[in-house]
Parts: sequence; structure tokens; C-alpha cells
Amino acid sequence: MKIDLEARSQEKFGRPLAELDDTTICTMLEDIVREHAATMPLNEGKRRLYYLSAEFLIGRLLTNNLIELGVYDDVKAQLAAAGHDLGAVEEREVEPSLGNGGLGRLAACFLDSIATLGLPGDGVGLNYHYGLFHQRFVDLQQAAEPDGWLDRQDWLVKDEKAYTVEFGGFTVKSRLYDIDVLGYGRTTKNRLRLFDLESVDDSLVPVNSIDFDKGELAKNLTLFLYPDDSDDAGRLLRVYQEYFMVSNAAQLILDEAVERGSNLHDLPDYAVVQINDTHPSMVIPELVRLLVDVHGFEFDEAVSVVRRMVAYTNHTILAEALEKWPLESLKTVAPRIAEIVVKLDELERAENGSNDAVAIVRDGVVHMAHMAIHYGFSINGVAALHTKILEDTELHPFYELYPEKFSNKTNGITFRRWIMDANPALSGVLDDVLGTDWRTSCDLSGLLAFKDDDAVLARLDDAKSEAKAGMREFLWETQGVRIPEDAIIDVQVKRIHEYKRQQMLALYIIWKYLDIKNGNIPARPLTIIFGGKAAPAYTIAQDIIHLILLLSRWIAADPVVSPHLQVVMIENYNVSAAERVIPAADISEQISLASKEASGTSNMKFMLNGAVTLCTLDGANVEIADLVGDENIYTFGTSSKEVERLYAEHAYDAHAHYLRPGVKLLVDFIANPAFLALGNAERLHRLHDDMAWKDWFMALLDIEEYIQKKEQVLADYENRDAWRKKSLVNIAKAGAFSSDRTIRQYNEDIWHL
Ligand code: TH1
Repeated sequence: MKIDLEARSQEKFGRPLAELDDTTICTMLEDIVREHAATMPLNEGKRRLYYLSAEFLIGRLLTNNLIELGVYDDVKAQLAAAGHDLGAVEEREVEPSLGNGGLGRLAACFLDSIATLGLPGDGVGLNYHYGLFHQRFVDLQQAAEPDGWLDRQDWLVKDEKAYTVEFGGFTVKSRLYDIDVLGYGRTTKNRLRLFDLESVDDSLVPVNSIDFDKGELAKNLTLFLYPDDSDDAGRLLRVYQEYFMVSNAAQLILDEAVERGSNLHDLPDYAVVQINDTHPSMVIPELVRLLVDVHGFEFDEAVSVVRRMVAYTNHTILAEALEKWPLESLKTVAPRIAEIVVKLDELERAENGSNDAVAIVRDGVVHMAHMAIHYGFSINGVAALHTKILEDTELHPFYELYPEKFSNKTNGITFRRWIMDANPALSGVLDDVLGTDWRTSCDLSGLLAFKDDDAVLARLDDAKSEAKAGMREFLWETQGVRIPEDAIIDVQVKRIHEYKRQQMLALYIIWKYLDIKNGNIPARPLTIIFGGKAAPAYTIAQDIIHLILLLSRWIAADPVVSPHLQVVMIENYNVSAAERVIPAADISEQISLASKEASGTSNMKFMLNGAVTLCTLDGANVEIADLVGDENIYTFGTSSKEVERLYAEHAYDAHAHYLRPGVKLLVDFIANPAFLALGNAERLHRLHDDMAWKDWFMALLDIEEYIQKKEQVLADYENRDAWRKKSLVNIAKAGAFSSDRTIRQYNEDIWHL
């Protein structure tokens, strides 16, 4: 692809490139890429993959697409010649936030890898008008504001496909929008296909509640990324959204299969559907419905067709995230689907001897995961430990029924975004040391040969400094925070949730604060960075944010401690912020209660960028530890087996742990009088009492070992030479976590494209 920006500027605006502003240049570049992508043919193959997901957290696309097309350096040079900085131009792009966290970001990494491997496969989801809320900090608390992105974006292309979706009591027309998905160095493409209502009433107040009686539903189904499901109205809206998504997806799948020559009896030869968690699981009864009601199949044949084409990924064992809908809700939303679900349940009971433990419908409740396992041909977990827990405990009765359906597919991350795009300095060093093959192979193991090479270690160190400088600039410009140049950067970025234990890192901060107060001055400054959003209805998570912001202010105001310890909470943490902060990290905090984090993916991004991991043996941390070896990672905490035992036997006594002197001091600090005066007393009391009496995710069980380990990490950091080697080994071993590897495995074991 050839780009002549000067000519384009003259042609479009009648002005030289030098005179355009950053926003205009950004739009111009987006147009150029979009127009070029429109001419690229689709990846072909008899069988197509449809990756169904309620979330695609794609982030900004301009830089990524310029890299995929191989024109990034050329564009940068042309802009520089006209006095412009591509970095500043990139900042003008709006970021679509069509996802909550890891699950949505995984879907985006997967689309990148599917396209890069040249496989025929599209993502299918919803075109939310408002993505995840924009987070602001007001009075040391999270405030959630609507994040409208649609009217300012430039990537969506209207598709001619449109369908009708019938709900109980009303019918809506849909509209399809596509975003082209380019692969690295590829001349063919795939698409992300986002369904919307034909007409959405954007004037409806952007709040997460809908007046069902006023008929608002038919007008704003796609207005929001699915909101909290903490109240019944919210929950019902989610079922409506899910059915809208899968009904459109199923119609699209049948349509395209017929277009490509299927007689529908051979549908599994033309289409395979991967459902990303249970949110799209109603695609199973919906495909059955279409085959029976529209295409005249017998029920049994329809079921046997669907059984050979749907595969399910489980992403969590947290009970509150396992979808269970009242059958009554399904009857309200889509009566025919409720009918089919009941028939699927009867059929399953007839086949498997009516075992309530694996039933689809039990006590008037529909278990979506159970349906996906019985009527899908594959179920996978997202890290080795997670899959083992599914097989041995959480889904054991299913594993006994269908051992052949189970497999592990450890998550991965796309190297295009998470190193080439996010960390040009490190990418440049790797090019010089290894040659550029790593950019396609994602194999960085050649680096191990340079473990004792001072020049290479120094260059890696320089790349880290450059990334730190970029992050310091970002935090200064976005939130007016200054970070010392020589600070150790210790980062925990992810959704705020008790199981991820941001509260445990907050207790460490309290410990460190008191330790410095006691005269133990650290060798160099430590900057602890948090980032993440809390669901608006998740009270304790909001309380944790409040505590972090309060600690941040409290410590910054303390002249004795502030030169040595700093706490920063990134406002509105999103993909773009992640691209700035992850490359700059020295320490990667992965401290979830063992057994609770299915995989994690930021752990992989940090490792790839040379951070050393401080972690529990949870999710994919276990695999990172196996790969890098004991001397290149810091692990601590109660094992997942022991945690499972404590839950099973109700044997964890939070209050007993709280009463231990060293621990009580830290927890009580949360509700000390100065804090209560400065902050929100209700939040602080609630958080204090929750930790002292409940501590459901056992932060107090692991806190002492955590503090010890962290102090060891900080001491080891001072041995600069040894630390640099640890960092090098982490980068060198990160190839295992390329999402290209993950997608190859999905394709070889499940999709067979
Ligand atoms: C996350 C998991 O918590 C995380 O461990 C994993 O790395 C990631 O998925 C990708 O596999 C999940 N996100 C969600 C979001 C919702 C429901 C369940 C999960 S599991 C809404």
C-alpha cells in the first residue's frame, strides 16, 4: 500500500499537510486505512468461524492498522517532514469501550490473531451506543459518566444485511455494521460485525435503567454495554440484549452458509460458532428454532446439526458470573426460545437419566452453561489450572459424562498491540538483537543467549526507561501527577473486584507507610499504580477505590513519607492507558485469591514488556512460573487446593486472622479518625468491617506472606544486574503467550477451519 499524505491533503482540503491540525490528520488517516481495507478480499475457506461475544474491547485502531499494513514508519516520517507528530495524532482517536475487561480484550486479541493467521472468521456482537462508562474521580470516589463514542468514530461501515428479531409482544428490525479486521502483513481480512437496532432513540437518558412499561426497550436495546445485573430490570434487559445478539447472529450464519452453497443439513461443514462465555449461549435454541420453524427441519435433526457446530469457552467459576435466568424471563423475552429450551432439557434428561446436577432447567431456572455443555461439542477453560478446576470440581459431573469435550486453551495476547504498538523502544531493541522474525513468529527465546551480555541488558534497560518516560508524560498530561524518574514502578491494573484483592495491596501500602514512619527509609522511591473501574452497583469495590484514593492523597501530603512512597490511581483506565502503563512497569501485581482468576491476561502483557511478576499461583500465573523458573518470579499465598478446602469446610475464620496483632493494626488503619474525617466515613467503616468479619477472598490469610515477598522483591531490585536478567528471561519466555499460539490451538482442536 502506498500513501501520499501531502497529495491527499491537497486533494481533500486544498491545503498543505503542514497546515492541518491533529484531529483532521487523524480522520484523514482513518479514511485512508478504511478505504484501503474496503478493497481487500475476505479470508476464504469452506468452513467459517463465528466468534460470538457480548464484548469486543478493541481499543484504538489507527496505529494498530498502520502497523498491520506495514506503513507505520512511512506515515510517521511523512508527518514528521510536515512538522507533525504521529503520537499526538493518535491521541485524537476516540477509543471504543465495548467491553468490561479481560473477556472483551481477549476477544479483540483473538480477532487480530485469526486475521493474522489468515483464517476465515468474523467476530459477531452488538453495536452499543454507549460503551463502558467513563470513570472520573470526584471527592475521592468513582463517578460514572456515559461514554458516547459512536458519533465520533470513523471505522464502522454499514452492511447491507438486516434482519427481523421477534420478542414476546414486539418485533424489531436490526442493522449490521462492520469494522474491518486486518492481519499483520496480510492482504486479506476478516470483519467484526456489530448488530444494532435499525432505529435507536439516542435521546433516551443515558442511564442504566429502562422503563419497560413505556415501550422504551424496542428503542434502546443496544444503547448500553450490558449494565449491572444487580437488579431485576437490569437482568431482564441483559436477556433482551443477548437474544437480540444471537438471533441476528444465527440468521447471519444461516444466510451466509446458504450463499456459499450449504443445504443447511450440512451446516457444520460451513460454520462453527465459538461462544465467548455463556452470554451468547441462546444461539443454540435460536439455531434450532430457525432450522425447525423457518427451514422445516424435524426437531431431532435440527438438534443434531447444532450439536456439531457450537463450542463454548468458560471464563470463570465465580458463582455470580455463571448465568442462570428464570424460565419466566425467557418466556417474557422470547417465548418460542423458552419452549425450545424446555424441550432441550427434556431430551437431555431422557439421554442422561434425569440427573438434577447437570440439568438445564431446575426449579424454574435455566442454567446457561449446562445448556452450552450438553449441546456444544467442545468446552474449554482458559488456563491449565482453571481447566483442571472445571474438570475436577466445578463441572465434574459434566466431565464424567463427556470427557472428550473438555480441553484447555490457555489465553494469549496479540504481540502487534502489546509490544509492537505499545512499546516501540523494546521492539526496536529486539529487532537489533534478534532480527525482525520475532514479529511474525512471536518467538523471543533467542534472547536467552544474551542473558550475560552487558550491552544487550543495558539496551533493554534503556527501553524500560524510555517506556517509563512515556508513562510519566502520560500521567502528567492526563492527571497532573508527577512520578520520580528513579522510582520502582509497581502496577496492579484490572477491574476492581474483591477476588483480585486490590484491598490486599492497599494493606501493604499502609504497612509500608507505617514502616517508613518508623524510620525505615527505602533505597529508592516506590510508585504503586492502580487502574480499574468498579461496577456502579458493586459497593465494596467502590469502597476499595475510595480507600486507594484516600491513601494516595494522605501519603502525598506527608512530607516524611512522600519522597519514598507514592500511590497513583489512573483515572478511566482503558486500553489506551494500558498501552502506556504496562511497558513502564517493573513489578506486575497478580495477587488474586488462588483458584479465582480463571487466567488473567495482563500478567502476560507485563511479562512480555519485561516486568517481573509478583503473584499467587492462580490462573495463567502458574504457567508463567513454570516457564520462567523460580529465580525469575515471586510467588506466595495459599494454594488453590487449600483455598477450595477452606470454602468447602467453611473453615476460614476472617475475624481470627484480623485479631492477629500485625494484621489488626493494618485493617484498623482504614477507619482511623483522620481518615474518617478526610474521607467518606460510611465507605471506610463498611470496608473495615467487611475485612474484619467477612474477608470472603481471604486477603488477611495471605497478607503477611505478601508483605514479606514484596519486601524481598524491592531488595532484589537493588541488585540491578540480577534484576535485568530476570527481566530478560521474562521477555524471552513470553512467546508462549502469543494469541497466535492460542488461536492455532483452537483451530487444530476445535474449529478445523
Ligand atoms: C475474565 C476472567 O476473569 C479472566 O481471568 C480471564 O483472563 C478473562 O476473562 C479472559 O478469559 C472474565 N470476564 C468476565 C466478564 C463477565 C462474565 C464473566 C467473565 S470471566 C461479564
